[in-house]
Amino acid sequence: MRPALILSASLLSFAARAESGYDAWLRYQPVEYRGPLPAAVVVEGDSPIVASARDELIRGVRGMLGRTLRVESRAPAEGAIFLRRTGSGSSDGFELKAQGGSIQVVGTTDRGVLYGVFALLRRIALGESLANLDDKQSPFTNVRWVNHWDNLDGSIERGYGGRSLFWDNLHARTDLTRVRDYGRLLASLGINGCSINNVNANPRILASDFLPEIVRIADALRPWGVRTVLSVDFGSPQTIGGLSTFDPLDPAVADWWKAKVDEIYRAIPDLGGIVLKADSEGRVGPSAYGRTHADAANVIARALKPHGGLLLYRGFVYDHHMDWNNPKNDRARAAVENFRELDGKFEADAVLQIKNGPIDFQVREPVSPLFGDLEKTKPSLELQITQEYMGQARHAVFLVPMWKETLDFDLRVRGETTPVKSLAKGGIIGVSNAGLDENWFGNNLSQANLYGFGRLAWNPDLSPEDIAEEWALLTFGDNPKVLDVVDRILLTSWRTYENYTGPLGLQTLTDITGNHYGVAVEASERNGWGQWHRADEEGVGMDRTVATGTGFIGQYWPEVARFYESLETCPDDLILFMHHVPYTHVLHSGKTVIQYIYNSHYDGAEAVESYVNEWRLLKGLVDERRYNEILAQLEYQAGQAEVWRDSVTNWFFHASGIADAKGRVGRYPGRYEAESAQLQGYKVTDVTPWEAASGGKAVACASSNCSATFSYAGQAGWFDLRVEYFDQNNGAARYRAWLNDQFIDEWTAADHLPTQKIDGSSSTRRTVRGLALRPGDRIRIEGSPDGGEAAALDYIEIVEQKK
Ligand code: GCW
Repeated sequence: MRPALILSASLLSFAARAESGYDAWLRYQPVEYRGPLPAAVVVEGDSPIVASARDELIRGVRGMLGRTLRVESRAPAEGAIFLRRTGSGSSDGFELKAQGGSIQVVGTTDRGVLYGVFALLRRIALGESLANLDDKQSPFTNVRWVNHWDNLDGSIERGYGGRSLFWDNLHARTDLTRVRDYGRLLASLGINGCSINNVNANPRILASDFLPEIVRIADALRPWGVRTVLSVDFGSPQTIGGLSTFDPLDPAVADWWKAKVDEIYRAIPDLGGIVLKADSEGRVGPSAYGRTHADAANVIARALKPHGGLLLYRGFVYDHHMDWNNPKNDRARAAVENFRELDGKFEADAVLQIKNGPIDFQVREPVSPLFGDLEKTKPSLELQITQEYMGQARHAVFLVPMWKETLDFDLRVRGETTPVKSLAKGGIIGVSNAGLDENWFGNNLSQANLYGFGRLAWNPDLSPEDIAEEWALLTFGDNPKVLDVVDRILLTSWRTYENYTGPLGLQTLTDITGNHYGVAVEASERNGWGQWHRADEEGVGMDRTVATGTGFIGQYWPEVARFYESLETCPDDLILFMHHVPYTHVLHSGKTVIQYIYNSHYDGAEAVESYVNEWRLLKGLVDERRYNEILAQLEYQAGQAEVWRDSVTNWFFHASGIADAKGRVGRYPGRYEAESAQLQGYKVTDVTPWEAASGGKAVACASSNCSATFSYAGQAGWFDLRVEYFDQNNGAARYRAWLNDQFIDEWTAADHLPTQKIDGSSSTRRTVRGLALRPGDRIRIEGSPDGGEAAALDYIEIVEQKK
């Protein structure tokens, strides 16, 4: 028996150490901590949340210090770690205090005790001493929630980390282990609420026979102090309730909501509340009956009030059929226009949930002026953790610096210092969309965004630098070289991504009516969605001034409005969001707009290249699996950054007719277009939009096997070969590469990129490193299509080998 036992024990500990990213920042790896630590834990009270706190403390101390705390029911003379709650105070604060040989973890609520334990463990993990521990914290707001846009069938709207944690096939998942583990991650950050279904809500969520499914999920989250929150469809009184109307002022409708909410609370007494998206993007809403958003919010808020639940009404309401030809139309004005007049009409338990910017989670936006416009209504700030317009977890983009700018932005309400964080007391809410992928988000580095969101929701005064440092240390350990590289990537990544996808306030230049991922500069134009940048031959940018434009700027308080209205003071980063200017307009930086667009794209692509090179120096210093995964992600990103760079710069070169002063745009030394190669079977095809492929064209294979042969015309030397091909998601084409008659590489295009088309979203790069090339060499790429995937090629590029 014994050897078998020992074997399984060591297998277990090996499994625990395997770094899949599943443990995120709660890895509890051994640390050197030499300070005193009591040997026992004494717990007062027996709520499930406090039990989680106790077990977490034991788990963390065992992992990091190799000691198993004794659970004692009363204070031992030698001292102990005491977990207790005072029960006073409504927020989830805590106090940590070293006293004699003991440590007190005192929470104002059960959650406070749990958060205190996580804070204590974090200190140990960060190598901080506990000797003079004296720390008192209380959260910035009581509403620190995440929203999930999970559909009941298990898919996730704008989710990039696998399928839903919660749902599958119109039921709660049979195995909810992942939900429990997710609850733990959330609790470690102080997040206390989680909406579990899409704001584009399936009405079924409110069907009586569906309630047991929700109960199971609520039960899984509860021990971690995470309250379940539901998104509902406003038409539910009719579709689910069988009434003839969903008019919020109809007493039968009000009664229906009340009875429905009572029914839910009987099963889930600690439900956090309800999120409502109405009259937005095709959702039904109060406008069907000529009622207001306040009427809609209030009818549900009144039903929730007796139970202490909140109604979060989404401020994301706009007309998506706006006339593009009218230069006075402006989606950015929608929030204030829709909600300004309703200030004071909302019930006290209705909170307006407002996205950080006036458009939609773009790479850069100004702060939504609605925050400064409400006197009586409580606003909450909605941030997006899932990287919808931010590279969808295929690009590393750390969003904390952006969120910080929002939180700190001074709206100068009535001429006084008024940072957004002083207004967003109604809560801080993040759209998370974590999924079943082992590392939760599909990218190890994207975890930093959930971490940073939670830390900021608890304390918006933390700095991006401190948050990045903390996360890196907890996630990768304390090797200074690793910390240096991770910090640098994180802290520069937003600017880098902005540089190649949408500088100067252009917004993300992506396919805005489709996947929101790949490059498509004009996709935002000539349609009703209002994400316009109005670039033409003369100039670029939306004129939102009061003087000549849409008047959006006039929605800010005068000092801020003056600042944006004048070209003298409007910051470069937002100039094209606020103004329409000629390409030759000179920015504060001294560059013209067009030259800035060229430069930023080259800077951005170069920065990602440097991330790859720096990451490669960490081989052996980061566990192998995560090292390789992050390397692959960064290499992919470097290829995509180049696609973006070339697409956007060529598009603007074409539009403006002004050459790049540095001579880069349109000239690609070492590049050989597939359409100019010697083709067998491959057919030349136009790519839409044209800028998404080099030269506007690609070659696609219509038979079972095709080849493109390139004849090398450069000097002899050592080179890397880059093959730019298209990885559509409707097949797994095979590629093979030959140098003269020598086979050099093969791969399958089986990535999961969000397109079936040959376009900027599927454009992908394969690098074959270190080839000795001689003039006249032939490079042949063979492609074998699969399913709908055409083994398409854009070009090959021969670049001097990186040292
Ligand atoms: O950003 C847009 C997304 C939609 C989303 C909507 C919203 C859930 O593209 O997918 O719908 O915002 O926030 O409601």
